[in-house]
Amino acid sequence: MKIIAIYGGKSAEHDISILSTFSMLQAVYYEYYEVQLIYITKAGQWLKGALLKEAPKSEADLRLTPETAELIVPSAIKEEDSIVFPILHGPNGEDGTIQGLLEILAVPYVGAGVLASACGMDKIMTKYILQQIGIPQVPYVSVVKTKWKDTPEEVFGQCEGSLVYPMFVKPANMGSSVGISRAETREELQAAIEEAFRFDQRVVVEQGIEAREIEVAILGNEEVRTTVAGEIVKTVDFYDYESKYIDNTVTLQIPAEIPEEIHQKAREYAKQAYLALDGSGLSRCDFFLTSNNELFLNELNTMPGFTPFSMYPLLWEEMGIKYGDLIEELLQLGLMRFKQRQ
Ligand code: ADP
Ligand code: MG
Ligand code: MG
Ligand code: K
Repeated sequence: MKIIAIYGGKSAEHDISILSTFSMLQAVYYEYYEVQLIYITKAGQWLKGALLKEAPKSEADLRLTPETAELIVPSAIKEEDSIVFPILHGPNGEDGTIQGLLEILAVPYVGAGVLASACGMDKIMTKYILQQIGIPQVPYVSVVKTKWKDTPEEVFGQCEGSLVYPMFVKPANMGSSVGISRAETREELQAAIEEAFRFDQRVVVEQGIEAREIEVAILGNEEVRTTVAGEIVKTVDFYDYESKYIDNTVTLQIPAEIPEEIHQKAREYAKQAYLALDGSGLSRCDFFLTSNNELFLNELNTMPGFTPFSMYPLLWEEMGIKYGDLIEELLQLGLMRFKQRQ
């Protein structure tokens, strides 16, 4: 069977995607699979590379160029007896767009479908769903661009009426902390909203809280398995893009040192949210935990980071599933979902 690895992409998480893919390719069971590389450049070109029969030697082997690889149209990826592993993070990859293409082409693929991907990527949609099923989340105000342009005073009034400073302002559709800022005053709020609108037509303003950040990994289709929670231990109070990927100012504590009942509660919320979003394959569910043990669900990420140092595979390792077996499970779940939907 062939695994079609689609990676790279136009999003800010291009390099993370390459790292995750390189790790995944080290762990594939090559006695059963060949791997077709499909690299999406930062400019959005699709390049078809070599057919791998063994793990690539270096990450550089994944950075294809039009000189080393064939330029293709996205619809040309389909092959007999294959499954797509889309390791793409953020817009145009994790948001249901690629998944829609794969549905149309009728190829099996790893991970969440269109609905879960789109809802998981959209912070406002996620909030509506969580609200509906009664899972606690931080208070928020959502803002659409036209309203902000026409009546900014009303937006300030709404935010200051229901939230207190500091507030967190985020584009609805993004990831990796891109476009997110913390605001302590009205002036900062204004700048933060302007900044977030550079990335999206809709923005969410959230109550800023002081909290630990804990995460639960999810695996499965109808039958959902969850892990114990792990903690992102920060030395900064905002887990931004730099601290996530550049400065290494975070360490992972697995399992998180929190009361057993909080582990249980986080797992239960993660599972409920996953089912409500129509999750399949995998997700990482992220929470805030305050000093008085109040738990708020922050977001679900349907294609979490996948390097050997990432929370998602490390949580499964803690549960006794090795990285290679995890990849195999994800492929099997993708094939199963495809068969059921035929
Ligand atoms: P992303 O999808 O980009 O990861 P998040 O909602 O997870 O967006 O926000 C990124 C980071 O910003 C979080 O991991 C956390 O460190 C900080 N943050 C986000 N929202 C809040 C909030 N309401 N209160 C405090 N910190 C927050
Ligand atoms: Mg996210
Ligand atoms: Mg996050
Ligand atoms: K998300």
